[in-house]
Parts: sequence; structure tokens; C-alpha cells
Amino acid sequence: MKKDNLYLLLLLLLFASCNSTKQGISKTTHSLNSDWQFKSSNDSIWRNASVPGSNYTDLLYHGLIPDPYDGANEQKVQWVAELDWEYKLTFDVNADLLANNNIVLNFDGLDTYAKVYLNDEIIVNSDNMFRKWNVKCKELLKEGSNSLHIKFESPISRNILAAQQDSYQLPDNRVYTRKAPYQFGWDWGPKLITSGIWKPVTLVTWNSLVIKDIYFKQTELNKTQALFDVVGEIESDLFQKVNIEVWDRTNNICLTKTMRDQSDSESGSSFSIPIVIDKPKLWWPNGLGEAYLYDLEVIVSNNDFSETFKHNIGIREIKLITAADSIGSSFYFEVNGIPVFAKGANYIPQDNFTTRVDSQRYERTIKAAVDANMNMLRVWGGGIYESNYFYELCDKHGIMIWQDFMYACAMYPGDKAFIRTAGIEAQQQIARLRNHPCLALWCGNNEVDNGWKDWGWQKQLAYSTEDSIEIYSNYKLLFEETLPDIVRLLDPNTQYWPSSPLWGWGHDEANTEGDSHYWGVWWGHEPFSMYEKKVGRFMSEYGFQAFPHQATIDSFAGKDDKYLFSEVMKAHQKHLTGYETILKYMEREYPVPTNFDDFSYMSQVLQADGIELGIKAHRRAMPHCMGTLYWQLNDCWPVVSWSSIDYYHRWKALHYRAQDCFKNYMISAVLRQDQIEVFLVSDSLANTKGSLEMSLISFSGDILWSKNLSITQKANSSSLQHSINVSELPRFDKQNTFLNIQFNTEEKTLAEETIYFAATKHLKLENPEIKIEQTNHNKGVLLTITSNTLVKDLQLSVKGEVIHFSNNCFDLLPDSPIKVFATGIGVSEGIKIELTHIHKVAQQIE
Ligand code: BMA
Repeated sequence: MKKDNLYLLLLLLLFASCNSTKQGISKTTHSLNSDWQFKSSNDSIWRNASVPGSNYTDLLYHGLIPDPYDGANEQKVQWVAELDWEYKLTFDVNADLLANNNIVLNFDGLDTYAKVYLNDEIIVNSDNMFRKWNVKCKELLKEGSNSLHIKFESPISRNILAAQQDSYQLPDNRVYTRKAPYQFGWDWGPKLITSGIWKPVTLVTWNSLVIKDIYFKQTELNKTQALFDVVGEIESDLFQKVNIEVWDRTNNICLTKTMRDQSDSESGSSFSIPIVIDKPKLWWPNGLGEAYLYDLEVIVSNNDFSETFKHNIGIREIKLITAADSIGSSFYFEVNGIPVFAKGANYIPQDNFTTRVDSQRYERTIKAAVDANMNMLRVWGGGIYESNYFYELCDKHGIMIWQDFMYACAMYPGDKAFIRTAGIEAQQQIARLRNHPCLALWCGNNEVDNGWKDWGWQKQLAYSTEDSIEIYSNYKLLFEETLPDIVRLLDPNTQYWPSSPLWGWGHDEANTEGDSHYWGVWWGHEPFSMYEKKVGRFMSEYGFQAFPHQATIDSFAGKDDKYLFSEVMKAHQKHLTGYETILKYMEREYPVPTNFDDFSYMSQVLQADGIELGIKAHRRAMPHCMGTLYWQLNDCWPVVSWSSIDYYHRWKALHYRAQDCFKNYMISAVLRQDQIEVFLVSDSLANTKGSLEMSLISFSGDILWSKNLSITQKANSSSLQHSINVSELPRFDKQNTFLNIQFNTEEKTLAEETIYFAATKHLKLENPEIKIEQTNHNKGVLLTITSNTLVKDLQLSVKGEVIHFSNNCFDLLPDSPIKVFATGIGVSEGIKIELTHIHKVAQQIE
């Protein structure tokens, strides 16, 4: 028999042996999310409630509180968090359901201090929003009507009580409660502390066997094969033999079929079965290749019943490389053996009321990250562990996830009960997330170590030496022992990093070791040009605020509120000196509009220009620096903040700029005295040949000088491709000329950069004649925009309409048409586009 035929026969045999006979399904899940009622403990009237949901969203639904996101309403609804709340449900159980061998009540998430009573018996006493609770309850259920009653205690009163009982004052009372830290108020978020059932409730029945957990643990990867152990835990109520099949459903291949004898185990049983995936197709981060996923399925069965577990996995190896080197110590991600420059942002929860974030909002947010050419998001430690869907989208689109544990900006307790609940939380979250190929790193916390060392708590809170020793040893217990031990045990393929950043931004080491949060710009009021000097090994935070889209401001502010220090605008600016800081930076280099709308536009230009400097400095510095994650991607309510997309997913100028700066190819020209240094950065995994085309052009379009060079840019590198000495150039007016540089191949422009020789406020801009041609195109309008003279930072908008422009806030160069695609509901030819640009705004300043 020929080798090929033999192979075919073997495949067929394997297929036949895998083709399991049909058994009954062991497990049935009944949703218990309908018909809940709620009330505050002070009240006597029960009202309908939504599950998953919260007291705030339920009160909003009944019109009992004003919208906290509107105006300055946040203050008016603080009472909600100070009360205790109750939720109740009556549900029917029939004899058939009761006849099942096993009945389990699952609470996927209770927020937060909750006593759960089933038919008046307490079954859960929750102290942690990030845990799930599974309770066997067959004995407590009865045929007919059953009741669930959940009593939520105010986290505020629990925190006060815990603080009173402590022998020293921790930096913030919120630390006593395992609950989303940002809900207690942040410098971009309101204080809205929810209570409620924030994840689904289900009643699960099973007979014979149930899969409790499956972990696809990659054990080896080479060119021809990927080896995994399928590590599983099943529970069964019989001594029995079980069959286990593992399928690759993407390619319809049975990977293994085996039998396990559980007779040596009483109630639980674990197994580890090796599987091999031949000719593995790798999972790659966005921009480097396909994020290929294998849809794997594990079927556990006995003669009567079967249960199936499904998960998409990706075959890849992600390593964090932290090794001593000639500079200090490195910090970069190696993916499938290749050092990958991480491009992205910090992600915060998308709402203070997390249960309002539906799949569409997740899709829009992750799409915005993908469209901006990001390959990494950091799920920041002051928020929540995200929903499964969030990680599924990141798996699918090649967005690597730096996952913080949920601890931020304060010291935490270290008593037994706290460490215990923190440990269970970590175990459950790791088990839930470890099969996701997007998961690149577990990080202990955000700015806890940095805060302890640099923020002066010891003095402010008058800690004695003993207090300090105890507080920091509690820190070490949690972040240097408990959490890393659990990660090592449950997810040995993902590395753990104790705290982000390694050094605070005041330390020299922040530029030479580990990851860095550089806040000299913004918090330290240092000029944006410092981004070029303060380049660490991996920039995990840096940022600058800007106003959101006009329509977003209109969602919370009336006409009369639209001035900087109005009550409403102050309520939607959570940084103590936010507006002053924006103003201070704007004055340095930009015209400062007196008109509110123009000011808000200018703040976006300021933010985009500033962060562009940072991104470019970081990428240019590769491989010294191997990552840039700006602060922050998104918002949790409509607010003036560091985000690049606002609460309603409207892109600020920064998001468009990031899209450009995060392309695989990036040009960055730096002016150093009389030298213009032209850097080219490429993340492409192949060398690229092309031409570097440089032109010095006056604002009205006269080409004063040009030069073309044939170049090769090495794969995955940054290099100084060319240096122009200003003496090579003809004399030119610095306020009226720009240098445009393109990296072109025969087919297309891979990267482009335009630099100016004077601050924006000193540029001699002229009144442009802008022409816009509109043609219907697919589901939108294609705009072709031209101008006779340079238009700086041209922003397109359509009054009252929510339209997405494929490009916005760009420099329109003289006689160089730009094509922009406008999409939105009902968008078609003839839309009235309003234009804002620097010259127009500057002219309106009295
Ligand atoms: C960072 C974050 C947040 C904060 C942001 C802006 O360091 O970790 O704590 O919102 O700064 O101030």
C-alpha cells in the first residue's frame, strides 16, 4: 500500500473510533435570571429587578434616581451606595428536576457582601465580587415554589468598619473590599458603588458526570507538531469508567479517544491526556499574521451520559523576556520566538454599571483597538476581570492581553481572610482565562509598589516602623508569594510580573529596567519633548487628557454648562487640576480658543500631538524599548479624560493618530539642531525595499527641495535611514514650510510623516479653499478632500449626526487629495460637513 493511502486509512480508522455513540446529556442548565425583585432594606416595596444588574440600574429603570451620568447628578445618587439592598426570587421546581442526582445553584458573581438564603437557609456568604459560588442544593429544594433571598450589605459601611478595626490607616478604605476599585471614584470616573447580582444565576442539574474544568496546557511546540496536555477535572456520582474524546472541530479531526477508570476516586477525578496537533498553524498578534484559532472540544461520556466542553485555543508561545543586559534589564514579549514590539493602550471597564456593556459595545471597543493597529491591551488593575466575550474577541483579532489582578494604587490588608479570598479569586480567574491565546501576562497590581515607595504614604499616614514593616510584608505575601504561586501552579505557561511599573517615573532605573509609567508629562507638567528622553524598556503607561466628542459633551451638558469651570463640566473632569493642566500645555504651543467648542477641539489636537511624540520616541528606540501602551483606550462614562475613544465609542483625534503611528511601518523625523534625522521603523517580519521620498514644501504648495533614496528596511527594526543637514536645504521660512517624508513601494505608501519647524501657534497658516467631493460608496460616502494651501489639523464633523470618518483630524497638504470614508446611519451623498482647523480657530480668538 502506498504511504498516502496508509495514512488515509489510519485517519479513517481514527475517525471511526472517535465517532461516539449518542448518549443522553448529563447536564442541564436552567437560567434563574428572570422575575427577580429588589428593594433597599429601608423600604417595604419590592420592585422588578434585572439580573444580571445592579441596584443603580434597577433604580434608573424605575425612574427612582436621575441618570448619574447626566449633568452633576452623580452627587445626588450617593445615598444608594450607603444603603443595604435585597433581591428576591421565587421559582418553581418540578418533580422531574428534583429527580436529578445533582442540583447545583451557580452564582457567577455577587456584588459584593451578600448573604444568600435558599428557602430561608443561608447558602452563600459572599465577600468578593470577583468570585463565583457553586452550591449543591438538592436537599434544600422542594417541589413547587422555592425562594431565593439575597441581602447585600453596603460596601461603604463594611469598609468603614474594617478600617476602624485596623491598627493603622491604609491609604484608602476601599482596599478592604474585593470589589472593582474604580467604582469608588477615580481621576476619570465617578463614584458609583454598586450592589447586586452582576453575573448570571443558574440552576444546573446533572446525572452521572459533569466536567468541572478543562485546561489545554501546551507542552511543546515545534515546526511540525504542537503538543498539549488536556488537563481535566470531572465529577461523577458513580464509580465508573469514562470515555474521553478530544476533537479539533475546526478541521474535524479527532485528536484522541481514551478511557479512564475512576474507580479509585470517590467524588472527583482529574485526568491529563496528551494530544498532538500536526502541522500547527500558529496564532499571531494583530499585524504579524493570522490569529489562527482551533475550536477544540472535549467529550466525556459513559454508557448513558455525555458532556461536552468547547474552547477556542491558539497555538503560540508568548514569553516575557526580562534579562539583565548592558542597559539594565529587558522587558519584552517574544511571540513564537520573535521579539514583538507591543503597541496599544490601557483598557478600563467600559461602564460604571458593567452589566450594561453588551456584546456590541465589546465588539466596537476591540474593533477600535484592531483598527488602530494595536496588538496589546493592558486590562488595568483598578477595574474588573473582563467578560469571556472580551477575551474571545481578543483571541480572534490577535490582541494580546496584559492582565492585571484587580489591585491598584493603595496598600492592601494581609490578614488570613483577605489572603484566602484573594487566593480563591485568583484561582477562579486564572482557571477561567488560561485557555485564551490572547493572555500574555499576569501582573500582580497597578502602582502599588510604586505608590508605597514614592507617594509618601508612610509620612502622610504616620506609620510607625512596625506598621511599615507589617504593611510591606503584607504586600509581599500577596504579590510576591500568594499570587505568583497560584499562577505558577495553574497557568505555568504565562509569566507573572508583580507590579506595574517596576520603578516610579522619578527614578533613573525607570529608563533602564522593567516596565515604566512615565507621568512627568501631565502630572509633572514636563514638556512633551521629555517623551524623547524618558524612554523606558516598556512604556506601560503615559498619557494626556482631551475633551470627548461634541456629541458626547452634549449628552451630559446643556448649552449653559459649556464653559470650563461650570458645575457640570467640573463634575465631568475628575482630575483635580485637569483643566488647568490642559490650558497650561495648550498655551505653550497652540492658539488658545476662548470659545468652548474650539477649546475642546484644540485639546484633542494637543493630546494627539503629545502622545504621537511619545509613541514615536518609543518605537524609534526599539530594541531598547519594546512596548508602548498609552493611558487610556476608553472611558467608563462621558468625561474629559486621557482616553482616545470616548464613552460612546467616538474617536478622539488621538485614536486616528495612534492608528497611523501604530502601522507596521512608521517614519519619524527628529530635528536636532541643524540635523534632521529620519528614522524608519518596521514591525514587518521581512526586509522591505522601497524609496524614501522627502520634500520640503511651502504651505501654498511650492516644492522647494526634494530627494529620493532607495532603501531597505530590515525586518523588525528601527533604523536611522537618513540625515539631512539643514545646510543642504535652500533657505526657507520656518513658519511657512513643512517637510514631508514618505516610504513608498511601487504599489503604495507604507508610511508618511510631515514635520514642521515652528510651534503650531507660530505657523503662518492661510485661509484655505477646501473642496469636498462626495460619492455614495457601499454603506457610506466617500469624500475626496482637497485644498490649495496647507490645512492644519482638519476636523470633519456633521452637526447632530453620529458619523464615523475613516480618517479625521489630519493635515491636508496643498494639492494632495485625501480620501475619507464616512459611515453612519442614513449617511449618503450631500451630507453637510463642518470643518474645523487651526487657522479657522485661531482667527476666531479675540
Ligand atoms: C495611571 C493609572 C490610573 C490613573 C492614571 C491617570 O497611573 O494607573 O491610576 O487614572 O494614571 O492619572
